[in-house]
Amino acid sequence: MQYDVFNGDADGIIALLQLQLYNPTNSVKITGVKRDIALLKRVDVKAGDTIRVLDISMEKNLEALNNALVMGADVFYVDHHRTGDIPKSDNLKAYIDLDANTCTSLIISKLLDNEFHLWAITAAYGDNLFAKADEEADKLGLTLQQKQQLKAFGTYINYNSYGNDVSDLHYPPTELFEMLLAYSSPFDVINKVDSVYHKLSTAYDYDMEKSRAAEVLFDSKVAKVILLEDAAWSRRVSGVLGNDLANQSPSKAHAVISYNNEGGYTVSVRAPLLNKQGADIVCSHFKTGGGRTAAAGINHLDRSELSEFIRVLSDYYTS
Ligand SMILES: [Mn+2]
Repeated sequence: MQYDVFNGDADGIIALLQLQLYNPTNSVKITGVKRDIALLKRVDVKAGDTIRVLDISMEKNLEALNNALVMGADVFYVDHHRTGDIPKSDNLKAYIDLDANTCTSLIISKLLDNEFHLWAITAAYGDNLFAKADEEADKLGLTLQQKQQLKAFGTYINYNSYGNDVSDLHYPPTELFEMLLAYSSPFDVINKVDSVYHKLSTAYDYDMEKSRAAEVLFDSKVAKVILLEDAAWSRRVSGVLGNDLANQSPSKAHAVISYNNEGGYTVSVRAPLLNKQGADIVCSHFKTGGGRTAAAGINHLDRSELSEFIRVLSDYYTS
């Protein structure tokens, strides 16, 4: 069996999209909402299976990875999140780059000689790597309008991945992937009336408009924390809103807090754009926290831990 295990966000979907456009193969798709990253353990591994793993932290999948390798599967692993100790095995091909200015789709694009680079640029925008995406777009001579379109598209696909579970999302990630697979260029989707690009655009504007009234829990020179109401739209905007705020105030760290199903909070942290480090350290301070230096999150923060979280965040970026 072949399995494609991928994050449900723009970077994960587009990483797989490039591989499947380049060389279409039948595979079982395993994915979920953005925060659902312990995905590899869902594969019922048999000897001889081929498993591609895209844009999910190896550290969070290490046990399942070791198990897959012991079972005799071939694993192709591409990512830019924390790895832990990478297993040594002839059956593992790992392409990991922890550079804060790259993403899984850009790593894949390089492996495919930039064959679908417009898609990779879309993913880079989706992962909030605006400067890097602009740089790659300029190499291709894209116009300002084209860059804005790809930025919007990446943002919409990324936005679609946030929720407590797939029922919060407008499109289940596998469905969105299948819809995009018909297009070798993102501009073909953008230029098509009524395409998924336009549907997501409308939904995004609607949700973001609601977020303008969110409660500010903390605001200082170094950090801002906001709390969203308990609703599906809040869970959908929680990540993109952090990016949006980060772009508005690039010297501040931002945390967007929303309610989860377990009676606590889900936290999304963005390091200051001008100092892209520490988001993972702040989040790793809490049991279910993790992520990248520039963007990280906590899946479950107890309500009693809220003030401690604000203190840790504020202290980290004050010193
Ligand atoms: Mn990514």
